[in-house]
Amino acid sequence: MLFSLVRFRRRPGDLADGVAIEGNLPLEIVWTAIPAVVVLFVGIYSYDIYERMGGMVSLNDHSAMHHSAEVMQASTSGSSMNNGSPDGESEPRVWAGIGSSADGTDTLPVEVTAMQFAFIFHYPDGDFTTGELHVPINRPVELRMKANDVIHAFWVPQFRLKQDVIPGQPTLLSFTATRTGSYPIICAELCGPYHGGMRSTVVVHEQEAFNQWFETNAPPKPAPATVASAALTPTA
Ligand SMILES: [Cu+2]
Repeated sequence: MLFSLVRFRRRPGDLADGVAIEGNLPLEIVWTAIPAVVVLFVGIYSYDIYERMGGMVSLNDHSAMHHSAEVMQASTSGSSMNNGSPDGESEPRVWAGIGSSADGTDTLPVEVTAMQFAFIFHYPDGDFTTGELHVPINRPVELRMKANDVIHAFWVPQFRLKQDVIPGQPTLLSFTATRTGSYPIICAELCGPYHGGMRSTVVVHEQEAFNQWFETNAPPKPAPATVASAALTPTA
């Protein structure tokens, strides 16, 4: 453009019309073909990425079930949310969603329930429930999401992450937070009259602060009082 601005600028005293150009077939083929190839490449490449993220697992697709079940077995070993029984119709077997291939070695599992009009977070490790999502920094988090009524969408704009939460079809969202702070969680699927108010917050803590938060929320563990009192009890 800069070249053309200089090269074809109007010279002093030039009052003639421009040259009438009638199109250029080779040029038009070239400027159609190059973007077509680029778009095709980007399309195929992003399909591959999306599939590796687990996004191509069809909902309730029985042929995909086997593969997905294996992946989930590896990532959430021992979890009660796995379902190996082939005939259990009540529990869905496929966890579709973003990041279902997370290897889950040090993953923090959080069960997310979406309902009109709130997100509820349950920490199976501590067996407590909160209305706000708290996660430690630099540790993979695995959200296992269920909807009680209609379709919702769990969206954290600052994380660039969005995943539908679907009744009868648990979905998964894995991520690792890399910066501390509070970020809004927004329902991104029109789910009813108060959809606009269906918001929560995700708080990313330093590991230390997260442990503290976790301890204050977890129900108290049974104290080892019996041992102490037994030791104090005189035997004579
Ligand atoms: Cu909603």
